[in-house]
Amino acid sequence: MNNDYKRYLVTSALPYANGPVHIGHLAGVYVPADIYVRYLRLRGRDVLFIGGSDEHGVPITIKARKEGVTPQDIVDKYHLIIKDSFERFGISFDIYSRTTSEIHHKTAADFFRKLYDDGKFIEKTSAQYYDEEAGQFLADRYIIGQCPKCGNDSAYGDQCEKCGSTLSPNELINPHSAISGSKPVLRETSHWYLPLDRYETWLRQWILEEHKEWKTNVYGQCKSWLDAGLQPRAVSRDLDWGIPIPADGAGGKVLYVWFDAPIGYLSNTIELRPNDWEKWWKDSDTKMVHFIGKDNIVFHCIMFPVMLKAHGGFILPDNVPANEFLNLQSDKISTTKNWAVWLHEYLDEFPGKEDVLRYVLCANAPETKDSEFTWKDFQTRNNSELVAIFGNFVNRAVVLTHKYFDGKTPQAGTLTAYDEATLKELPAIRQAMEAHLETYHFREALKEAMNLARLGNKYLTETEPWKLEKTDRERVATVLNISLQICASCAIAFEPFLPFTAGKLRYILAQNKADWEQLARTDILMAGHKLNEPQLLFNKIEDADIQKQIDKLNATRTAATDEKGKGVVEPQKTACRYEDFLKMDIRTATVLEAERVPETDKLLKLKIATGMDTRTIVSGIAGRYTPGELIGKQICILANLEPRVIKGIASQGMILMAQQPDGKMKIIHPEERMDNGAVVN
Ligand code: B3M
Ligand code: ZN
Repeated sequence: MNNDYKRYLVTSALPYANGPVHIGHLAGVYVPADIYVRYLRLRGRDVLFIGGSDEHGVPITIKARKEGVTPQDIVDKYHLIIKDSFERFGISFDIYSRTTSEIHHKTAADFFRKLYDDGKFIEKTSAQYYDEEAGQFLADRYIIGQCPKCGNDSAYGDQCEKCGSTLSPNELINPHSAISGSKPVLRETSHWYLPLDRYETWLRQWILEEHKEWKTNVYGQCKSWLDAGLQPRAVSRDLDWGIPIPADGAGGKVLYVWFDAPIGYLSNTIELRPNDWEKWWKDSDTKMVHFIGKDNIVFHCIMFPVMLKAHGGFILPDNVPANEFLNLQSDKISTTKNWAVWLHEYLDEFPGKEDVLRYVLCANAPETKDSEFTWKDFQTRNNSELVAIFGNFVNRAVVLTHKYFDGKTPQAGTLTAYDEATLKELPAIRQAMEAHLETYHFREALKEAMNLARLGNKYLTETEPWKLEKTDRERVATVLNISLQICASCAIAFEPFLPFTAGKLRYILAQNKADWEQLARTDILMAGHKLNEPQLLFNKIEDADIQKQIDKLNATRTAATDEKGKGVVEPQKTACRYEDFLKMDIRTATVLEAERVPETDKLLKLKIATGMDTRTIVSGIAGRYTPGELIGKQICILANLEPRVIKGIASQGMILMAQQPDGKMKIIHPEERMDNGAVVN
């Protein structure tokens, strides 16, 4: 364990801003990262905790296309949801920014340019699928065809979601474009590649020899990548969403999302600390740690370090404590199947119970192998651990102090052998916690914190001060003094894990701030120190609350399979109030004119007769309809959608479309022609 570092730069994977965050993300990345930084801060270390949204990449463009909006709309929406839910959950980022920020675009473009100027890339031309109708190259995800392994006819160019095989687009039988449906053709295109193979010897030395202390799952994955031999990796893409490549002849090309995203850690540091970011990234006495999930290991242990090395002047991560996956009620968490517990929903449905989820996710974290979240376990851990041990102990100690000593910390008298033995355990617990926290064993560290509460609870139960009040007041004073000191230690020990509860406990104990150096001391609260009124730290969770969640999940499962058991259906959204529905002004209307918005693939500018006026609506349906098909069509629009400016055009309303999860989309129109402006309800 090397504690000679002057400062800690802690990063956590930048979640894709194409959906909200779920418990799998939390258990894998954000809870452990937050525990680590809170612990470091408690110890007075200089820390920056860097987070942000990953707003580029193909999945975002696919989601945008599906919803008929722009990628910017998608990332604006989810960035806010994610940022807000992290904040409410107490993930204590020093900055949570985004990769669409100006500073990130500049930082990433400069980074590429430096490597380009230094001749670190190789340029290669290859044949890739091109959609002639849509006029663009197709990312692997945009090519759909039959899986050669299982026959599923909606496999993607990179993966078959039915049998799980990894594919490349040329393996698909009967490939077609997800954008226009047409058959793609092969066309030559050139890209820049980072020659990872040239760094193999260096990587072997750096990881396999110099970082044997990395977690076995991380070390093992790196070793198998290295043993298999590395290949040059393309760092550019033919796509219109991302950071334009700053080089001649790179029109229509952007940085590969996995090139720009990790640079986000750097840009966000620059954004946060414009004047002294360099020491965080360049001084060898900075310890950089990346918290990620196991699917990101290769990017953080191989690709990003190679980028940093090729650039020169930067430090490398000291550790990459990646976690495995968290399953949910015996199944893999799946965003597309809505098999997840979403953070923002949890926060709404369990107000004030942030720490219960933090506790369960840490106690059960997939640190060495995949683990599982079940609602039953959530309830048991709350009721029999948090309520019955920690909460019960604190409550008894504080209530008795109020009852017998007017809420003032009593003076301890002579200690018995049992008192001494109890107090002797405190420093051992602290030491064990430190050793575990410094080496990313957060489950074990939390167990030790719980042992502290358990120790106090047992101490109170065995000393039974409530029986002695009449006969031996001095003994009662001693027992309560010791109990309160253990409570005060709990308020420090739990701070990294359960910050809301620790704060509440400090309030009850009238302690201003937590300081790790006080942990395990027996004089944290001076005799006479007045406590605040007791309040419960935790409440029981009833069967009915848990059943509600289980039913909600099971409903998703039923919704997810249609009667043939093959297609996936979007699950029903949460209930909407009738008054909210009435706010939407939906009308019949007719398309008068339609034209493509220049320099975009998806957008059409439509002139619409609404019966009330003639207005412009910009819609992302160019991939589905040609302008000619639309003119004269009767449609339905959401007329009172707040006007938005899309590609410089003011759009007033939205065209209603029906859409299938496979991307098929059709316009909604009345059964027979009606007057424009008829109200739909
Ligand atoms: N957005 C992938 C993920 O969320 C990616 C992480 C980027 S970290 C630089 O799994
Ligand atoms: Zn398959």
